[in-house]
Amino acid sequence: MSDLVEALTSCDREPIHVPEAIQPHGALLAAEGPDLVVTHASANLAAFLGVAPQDALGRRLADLIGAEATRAALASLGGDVRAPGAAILPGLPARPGDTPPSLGLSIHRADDHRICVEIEPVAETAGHGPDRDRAGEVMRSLWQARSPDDLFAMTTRALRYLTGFDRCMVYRFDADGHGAVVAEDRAAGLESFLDLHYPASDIPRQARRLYLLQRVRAIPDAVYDPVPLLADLAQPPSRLDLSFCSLRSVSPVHREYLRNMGVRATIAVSLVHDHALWGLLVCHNMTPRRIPADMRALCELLGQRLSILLAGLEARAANAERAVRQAALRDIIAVLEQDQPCLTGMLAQAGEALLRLVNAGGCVARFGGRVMTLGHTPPEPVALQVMAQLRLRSAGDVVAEPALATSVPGVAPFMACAGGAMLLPLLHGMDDGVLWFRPEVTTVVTWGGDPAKATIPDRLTGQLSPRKSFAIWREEVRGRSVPWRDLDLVMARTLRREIGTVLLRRSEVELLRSR
Ligand code: BLA
Repeated sequence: MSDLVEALTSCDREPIHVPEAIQPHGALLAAEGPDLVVTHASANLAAFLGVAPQDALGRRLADLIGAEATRAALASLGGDVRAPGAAILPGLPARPGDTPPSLGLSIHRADDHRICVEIEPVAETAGHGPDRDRAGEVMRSLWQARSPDDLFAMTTRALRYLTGFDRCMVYRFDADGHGAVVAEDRAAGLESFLDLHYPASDIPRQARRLYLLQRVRAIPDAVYDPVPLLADLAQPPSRLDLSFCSLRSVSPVHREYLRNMGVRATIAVSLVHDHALWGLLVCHNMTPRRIPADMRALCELLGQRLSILLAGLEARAANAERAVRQAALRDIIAVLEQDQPCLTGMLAQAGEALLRLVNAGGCVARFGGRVMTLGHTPPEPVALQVMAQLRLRSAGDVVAEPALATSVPGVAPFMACAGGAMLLPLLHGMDDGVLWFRPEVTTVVTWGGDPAKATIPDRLTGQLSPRKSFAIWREEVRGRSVPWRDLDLVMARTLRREIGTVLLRRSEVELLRSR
């Protein structure tokens, strides 16, 4: 099997950073060494620089793009241009005396010894770019967002204003790599993708890894013939890393995907927070559309601002949630400090604070042979069976299970109160513990196409194609509670420390009394 065929039988394996081809709306040169000798040239070079690619190979870069641009290229070798966002030096004249410049150059380091020069026409882009004053105003307005949903909606409106694209979306990844459109602004007459979910294979792992480094991508027309890169045969063969090239040719599978969706032009911006890709801004146009460098830069800025503002809003919401939980903890401690003889009695007295502590609907606690029950729980024998089962998995620490019936089948008739459970074991090796329940929540996940048919293998070659149909496919998810979060586990462990303190104090008192 050839490299590419093998890659296309697994979405994750296609080496998308070395396609050995570019998109046709620009041309590319790669050069190396102190003299910057050209090692690679795109087959369409003559249409841009008037020099055939074969004639460019082996020549000095300065002979092709002029001394001034080459000096800038050399300067770009000094800095760490592989750092995200630092790769592009836009707007240099391509030919001496070319005023205003008709070609824009972007220069960045491709690897340890080579630079990439990307050449794009600038004249044609005039009038397509956003109005800078209005752009600043639109960006600043995002500060007024009061919630993540508000922020997402404002961002898609801003993005459509800045790009003029037909459909602009915020796409958010889930922990398992699948994702959903959480906001959308679209032209009248287009179908909506809002709230639709898409499987992880639609944006495979290596693409997500690349997008963490290279943060804005543009496809002015997804229907194109890739332009091959020609290499200098005098040099040892090596594939040019196009990770940071805005002209990088896009995976054929993804181009087919866009065709199947009826989309001709796209912009995609990585949304990064804490070194993780949490989402993408995705813009669609139904017809080909130029995407000038300043528009790409503005989109990237918008993506950065969105990530920063979202982090702030989420931190504020998390603080408010923590305050509610801390108040519940204080209420429980007030009861524990009364030092009654029976721990389960004290927990029963803490009542709904014990539920508020971890946002549960019911609780069963067992200590020293006594059992207490609060809120909505399955019958006591079933609850104790759950306790025993989760205890087996606990190794002394908190265990959270959002799909309880999968590990304790006996709980199935009681899903209305016990879709999920969390156990806090109290004494290692014994059956004591606090067990919280959450009710089952039935959710309908709406997928953009049947997720079970996300990839279609060719019967003979095994090569994968994307699905043809994006028709809505509804999946009812049952048998799960609202998932337990880190904060729930942390609060449970804090309660254990407080109970430990009470028990210690009590055993000290008893010791003193017995003297
Ligand atoms: C890339 N797939 C992508 C990208 C998106 C999607 C947004 C990134 C494109 C970019 O950054 O320019 C998917 N597009 C979507 C989704 C929506 C959308 C979910 O508009 C929802 C509204 N794709 C498949 C299958 C494979 C696959 C089966 O469906 C593999 C066999 C691969 N998708 C694939 C690859 C890329 C991709 C390889 C990387 C493209 C590239 O950067 O070269």
